[in-house]
Amino acid sequence: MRCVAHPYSAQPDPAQDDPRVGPPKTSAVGLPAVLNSVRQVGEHAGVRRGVPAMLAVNQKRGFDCPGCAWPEPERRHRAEFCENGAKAVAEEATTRALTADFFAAHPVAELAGRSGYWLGRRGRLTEPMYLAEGATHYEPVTWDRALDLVAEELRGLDSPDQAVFYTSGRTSNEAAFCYQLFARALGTNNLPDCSNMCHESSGSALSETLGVGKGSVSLADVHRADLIIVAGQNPGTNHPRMLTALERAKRSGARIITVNPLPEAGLRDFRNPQTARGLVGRGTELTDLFAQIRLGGDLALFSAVNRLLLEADRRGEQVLDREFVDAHTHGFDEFARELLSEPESEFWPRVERDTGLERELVERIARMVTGSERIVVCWAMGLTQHKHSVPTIREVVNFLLLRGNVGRPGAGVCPVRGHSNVQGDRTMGIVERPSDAFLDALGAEFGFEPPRGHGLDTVDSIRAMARGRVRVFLAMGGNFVAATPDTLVTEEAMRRVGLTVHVSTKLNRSHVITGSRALILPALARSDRDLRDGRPRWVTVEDSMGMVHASHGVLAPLAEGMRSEVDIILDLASRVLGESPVAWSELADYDRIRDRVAAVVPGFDDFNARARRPGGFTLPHAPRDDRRFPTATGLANFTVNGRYAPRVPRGRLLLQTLRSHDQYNTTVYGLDDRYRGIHDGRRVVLVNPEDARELGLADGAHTDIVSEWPDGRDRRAPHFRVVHYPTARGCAAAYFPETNVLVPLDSTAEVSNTPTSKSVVVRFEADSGPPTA
Ligand SMILES: Nc1nc2c(c(=O)[nH]1)N[C@H]1C(S)=C(S)[C@@H](COP(=O)(O)OP(=O)(O)OC[C@H]3O[C@@H](n4cnc5c(=O)[nH]c(N)nc54)[C@H](O)[C@@H]3O)O[C@H]1N2
Ligand SMILES: Nc1nc2c(c(=O)[nH]1)N[C@H]1C(S)=C(S)[C@@H](COP(=O)(O)OP(=O)(O)OC[C@H]3O[C@@H](n4cnc5c(=O)[nH]c(N)nc54)[C@H](O)[C@@H]3O)O[C@H]1N2
Ligand SMILES: [Mo]
Repeated sequence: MRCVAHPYSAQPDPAQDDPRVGPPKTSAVGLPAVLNSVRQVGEHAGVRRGVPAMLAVNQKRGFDCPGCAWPEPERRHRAEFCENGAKAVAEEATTRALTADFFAAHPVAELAGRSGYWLGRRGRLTEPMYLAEGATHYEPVTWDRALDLVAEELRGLDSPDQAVFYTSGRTSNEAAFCYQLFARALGTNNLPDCSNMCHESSGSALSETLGVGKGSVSLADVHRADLIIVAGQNPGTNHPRMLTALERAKRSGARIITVNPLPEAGLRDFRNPQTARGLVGRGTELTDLFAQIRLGGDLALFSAVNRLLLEADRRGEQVLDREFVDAHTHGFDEFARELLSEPESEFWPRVERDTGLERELVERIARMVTGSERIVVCWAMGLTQHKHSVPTIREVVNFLLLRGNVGRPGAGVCPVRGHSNVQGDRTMGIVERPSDAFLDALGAEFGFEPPRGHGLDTVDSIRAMARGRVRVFLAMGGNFVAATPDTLVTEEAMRRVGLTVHVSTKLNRSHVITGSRALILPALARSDRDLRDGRPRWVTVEDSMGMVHASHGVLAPLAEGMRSEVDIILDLASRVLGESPVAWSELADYDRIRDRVAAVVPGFDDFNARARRPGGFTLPHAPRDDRRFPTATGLANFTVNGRYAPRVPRGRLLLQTLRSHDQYNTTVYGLDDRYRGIHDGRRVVLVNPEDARELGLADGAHTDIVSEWPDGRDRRAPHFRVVHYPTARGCAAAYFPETNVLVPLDSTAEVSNTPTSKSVVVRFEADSGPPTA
């Protein structure tokens, strides 16, 4: 067995990573969050940039917050942002510029030994930089030369499939549309994106069962629901404005069930910073029932509740919406037969083992369900990043279908999306397996025949890189090597690429673990003013609930050298493909892009006019709007989802890799995770005290975490401080990206191929000391 130590950490210096641990908080947001927002913005952006930026975030004439994808309410608050939105804006609006001098002073080999935290704090990228073959340093390069280098390489490929076009979810609709058009005009569907690691499982499950791979609720539905189940999500940190919506629902009488291995502070006591009461008084108790589930136990839980509903129906109780089931669904009988087939004597012991919950609690949940008229289920990564995520989410759909909770006010599916425009990017065609209908429309509009074969998703891209089959890797934002699993494998794969090109705002790990040659192309961010011939341009985004609206950058760009993502794509495409059949240069007028989108993408008719309306417009959603289900059967599909739950051998725990309060994915803003009581360090592993006792892990001790996978190659993350923490039995938690090294590339979800970042079997071994670069 070969063990490899991981050279990378996100700390300024791993040896100084010395977490202080206090008790977890029981309330979230309130005054500390407001103070922290002000501090973050002041520190990075200063008052002259910071104040106007914060006043423009999420306002109808301002820009869309680059944080999460939670929608804005119709009536905006003056401060329509949260602490973590403030951090995201501060990160972009920083006054610190990264110039050629910096790269002259720091060889790439040195930067590769730096943490992501350190790299990110160097400031905004402002000039194109080139790393020539065999060179030790990045050097400044003109835009012309940089784009010619990429164009030459793309023109010289034996096949367009030797190129990979990655996207992270901050890219605007306009840039995303041009980007996928470019990839397809070149001849490839290799369009992996961050969704592949994120909500792909939701998209897969929802498309199959409901016919639309997106959420079916609006903000008003959340406000109107009388039962909201929040499963596998930590909104206090990752979608703080969602707490305001939950609070509003509660005020109107809704009850909330939280399903999570961790007691997350945000879902307990929420102190709304937009109200005086929330700032100084007591908050709102959000959660009525907390189901402290084992990692990966949600399939068992939802199927148990479903079985209780079916049993009640058999007893003659009116608990199912028979009219809905008969008129709008398919597969009910098989679903019911299968679910009721397991003998009672086996069923409950299995459910209790898989969920870690007692039967009485599951029965209480079922009673809350039958006592409710309008149910919304919200979820995020806790449901999507497991081997059986797609079956789990399909079972959530079964649950909602049973009582007709889809396609009526106050009810539906609510996958809460991550990146602020990740949903829009998909709508614009950033997808490696596009539908024929989309390709037909694209080809007809632009007069070319798009490629039909499936492209590479994120995991398959890494496999192709590892085999030396990728010659050009282009990334529209993101931090590919740090966000993807199996860090050592991925970094090795990246080094086998010929040319790696990153369109980015901030320096990150992916700029320093490169192909033979590399380019950094500095892009304008959401908050930056985007001028063309002195006139401002604006873009659009789509939020988690299918609302499309405009985003206007307000800040003067830090330097002249930065270009808009759209301009970079158009210039490159024109160099590679010429101006026919697509007249790329015309699209520099974004209205013209929107006209083309209107012709290609359903639901965007009259795009330019409707995007100009304050607040924008909502995309059609057949199940939500008229209970039409564009699935293979033409009906909403009940599905049979089996009985899988992760099994953990003795002496091992199941590890989830998650976000701290001070990070945005791979961007580490700070070293605290305030709500969980962790300060000044990130190399912590949260373990249930009883498990810790059994495993001999003292609180405060340091340990290596070693993951186990059938390939027999152990993956090791050294030197984590053990924190005794009230997580569910058998489960542990640690932050990503430090622990991505532990997630095997081949451990992915069925159907969606999403890495199983929330279920990694690990053991603990003697501390081998802080990682060295
Ligand atoms: N500030 C900030 N905001 C963000 C981000 C960020 O990094 N920072 N990232 C953005 C992105 S891209 C995304 S996708 C979202 C992510 O938003 P979340 O999904 O909330 O993010 P995670 O930190 O991965 O948290 C997963 C949650 O699910 C729980 N969980 C884990 N496994 C299970 C399980 O098996 N069952 C159940 N029921 N619960 C489980 C965890 O305990 C945790 O509470 O946030 C977005 N918003
Ligand atoms: N182990 C583990 N791994 C995970 C996850 C997990 O829960 N556990 N979560 C997964 C999820 S949900 C996601 S979404 C992925 C995220 O994967 P990515 O989206 O690839 O990663 P980010 O960290 O969001 O990317 C940050 C970088 O984007 C660039 N950037 C920021 N804003 C802009 C912009 O406006 N334009 C451009 N061009 N660039 C910009 C900056 O250079 C910044 O360094 O990570 C996944 N990885
Ligand atoms: Mo995400």
